[in-house]
Amino acid sequence: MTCAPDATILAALERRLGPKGFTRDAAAMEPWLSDWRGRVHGAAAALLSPANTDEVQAIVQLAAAARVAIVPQGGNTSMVAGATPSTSGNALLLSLRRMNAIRALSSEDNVAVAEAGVILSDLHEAAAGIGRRFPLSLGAKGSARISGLISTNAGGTQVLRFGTMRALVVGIEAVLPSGERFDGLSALRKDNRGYDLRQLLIGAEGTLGVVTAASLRLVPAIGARAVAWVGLSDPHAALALLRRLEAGTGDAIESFEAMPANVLAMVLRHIPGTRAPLAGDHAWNVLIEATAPAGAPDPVEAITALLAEAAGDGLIEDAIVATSEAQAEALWKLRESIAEAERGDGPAAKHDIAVPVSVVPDFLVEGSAAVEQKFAGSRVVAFGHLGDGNIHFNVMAPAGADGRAWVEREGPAVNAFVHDFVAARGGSLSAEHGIGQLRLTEFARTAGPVRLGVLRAIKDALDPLGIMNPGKLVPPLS
Ligand code: 2HG
Ligand code: ZN
Repeated sequence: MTCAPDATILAALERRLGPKGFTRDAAAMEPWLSDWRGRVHGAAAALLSPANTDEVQAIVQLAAAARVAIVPQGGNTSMVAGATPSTSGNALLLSLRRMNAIRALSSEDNVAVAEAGVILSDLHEAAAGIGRRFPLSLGAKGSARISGLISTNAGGTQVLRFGTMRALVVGIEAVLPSGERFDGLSALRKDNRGYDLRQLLIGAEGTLGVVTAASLRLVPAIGARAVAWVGLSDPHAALALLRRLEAGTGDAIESFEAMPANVLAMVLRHIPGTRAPLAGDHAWNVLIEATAPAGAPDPVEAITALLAEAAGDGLIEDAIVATSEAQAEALWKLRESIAEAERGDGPAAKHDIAVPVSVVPDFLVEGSAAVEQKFAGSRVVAFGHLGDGNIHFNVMAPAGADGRAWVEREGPAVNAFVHDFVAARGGSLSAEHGIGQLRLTEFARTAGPVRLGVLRAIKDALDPLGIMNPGKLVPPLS
């Protein structure tokens, strides 16, 4: 059980952090007390914005001594309310936004050392400045921060070649729930000293400590890229196309993102300045990016030839390959705006599932039919990272229904139905967004005693007082 902070600890925090690092002002705290989609609202005793790791350590030490809960927060772009405090108002909301320095960039080590609050697109720019690239990207790149990306083991639109955050974090610095500092920043490519605390902290959603900085893997900058938009009739053809493109271009395919006609229409409806990339209507669309480092052959030629061949064979209906950076960016904008467009379209029972890639096409066809049959009038809006098996399988209320009321009433049954469907196909109910608060019930229902037992044992070992981000990820003992 955690406690509310008393006047003594609040005064000590205020003294230690100063006016820039401590506030209890309701208006200053308000934007950070709800999740990005506005579904979950919480409260906090204070908003703490430390400037450096020493200050984070001071906060955790004071909180641990008084058994006060801490909720770490980066860019507040969580899709599962992982950084939103409970409604008790007893927690300290710990924002990492002020810790936004890039401490080092090395083209020899191919490493960037970034503090927790560095925004992903700022890291992209910094890496480009030394002729390198941080090869992870997602729609929220202008606001998502390193600590949150690490704590959710973020994936996004570009994991085919270099993987998720787990594959990209080579060193980590964190303040543990005890208040001790774990200094694991040195970027060793080989290090076999037993259990890997770095990997435990990645994807821990702030429940095992506060990530304060990380050493991140960089790769050579892109010399040339091919960005293509393809219209096709069904997801089976999409998967066949992916495998053909891979076979024809080696390791060049970085992104393979699929969206059906209803998702493209939703983007065009909500996002100003967007337009359909192809002339006709296509049941499915795929956005593809292939890259090559400087000096290697431009992938545009190979991708154009392979797409022409696929069209000739009847595998795809139509395609364009961007002829300028502006056109490539316009195509990417269609993909990266889906979450915003969907938010504008109203509430949905949302799912972030993974199944083996080979299963995705059948899953999309059969899963959509099964859900729409079971929940009369509901509309499946499914899109995502087809190339890595991660689909955002969202279910919207019947046309004309009150969306919020429908999601509240039917959501739990829809979630259980979808997740059971996924589990029966060897999948996961959280591919890249984490568990947070919103998947906790379903995680507890489906995880099984072994996974839950190990999860709780790790949590108890590192955070015996339960002060770190309580109510997230680790289901309470019922
Ligand atoms: C994406 O892939 C994000 O666009 C958001 O992960 C997915 O809103 C969603 O369901
Ligand atoms: Zn996604």
